[in-house]
Amino acid sequence: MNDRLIGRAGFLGLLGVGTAGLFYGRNVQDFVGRVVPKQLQAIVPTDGWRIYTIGDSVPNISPVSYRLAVGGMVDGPRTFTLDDLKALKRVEQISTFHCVTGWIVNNVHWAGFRIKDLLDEVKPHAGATAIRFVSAEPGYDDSLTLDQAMLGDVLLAYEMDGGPLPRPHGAPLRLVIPDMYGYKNVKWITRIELLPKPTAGYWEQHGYDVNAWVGRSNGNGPSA
Ligand SMILES: Nc1nc2c(c(=O)[nH]1)N[C@H]1C(S)=C(S)[C@@H](COP(=O)(O)O)O[C@H]1N2
Ligand SMILES: [Mo]
Repeated sequence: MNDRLIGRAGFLGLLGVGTAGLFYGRNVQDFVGRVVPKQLQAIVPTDGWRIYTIGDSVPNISPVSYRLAVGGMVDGPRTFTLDDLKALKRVEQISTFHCVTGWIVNNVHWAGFRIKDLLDEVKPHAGATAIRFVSAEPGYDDSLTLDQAMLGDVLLAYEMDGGPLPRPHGAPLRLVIPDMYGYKNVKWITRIELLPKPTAGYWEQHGYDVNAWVGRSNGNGPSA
């Protein structure tokens, strides 16, 4: 599907807004008129969220054909189907989401699994100290130290607010690390690599801190 060509109805459908979307119609209309031809960015669909992409389309990943590849410094590299991932111990949490540009969404309900439970399946090497999350969106990735990835409220989410993770929010799998700004929360993850040290992600190459702690990092980029 070419998202440059979708009309307003298609776009509302994409967001899953339905009739509630009429209330937000003006924002969506503004967005469609203003941004779609060039780049999908910064819209206000519901509840304070802005949908961000770095490209001009929203990845459209079939849950059935989806595969997550986990490799790098591990004994047993492998790919996981969505059902494989859902078989990992399910966790749920409610946390606040902060974009470095200042918007916040309180009390987001997430469900998914802890990174430790995924890594137990692939056996990281002793020398692996970092983990990189690669998006299906070309060019977008980010990484964490393993210590950061093991924080108690970090998860890989396949559900949000009681339903499947919506496509604009990163379906079928996104990273959630509430203690760091939104740009670390990679959407549409299709590959995970264990590394000797963290690498600079997309927004870090554009001036933001690698350690994007909410309230403590530089916030010095253009528009993450
Ligand atoms: N693949 C991908 N992931 C991404 C981004 C992006 O542009 N592409 N933007 C990041 C930024 S800056 C923020 S604030 C959040 C926004 O999440 P949302 O689009 O679900 O609102 O996604 C993050 N993850
Ligand atoms: Mo952001």
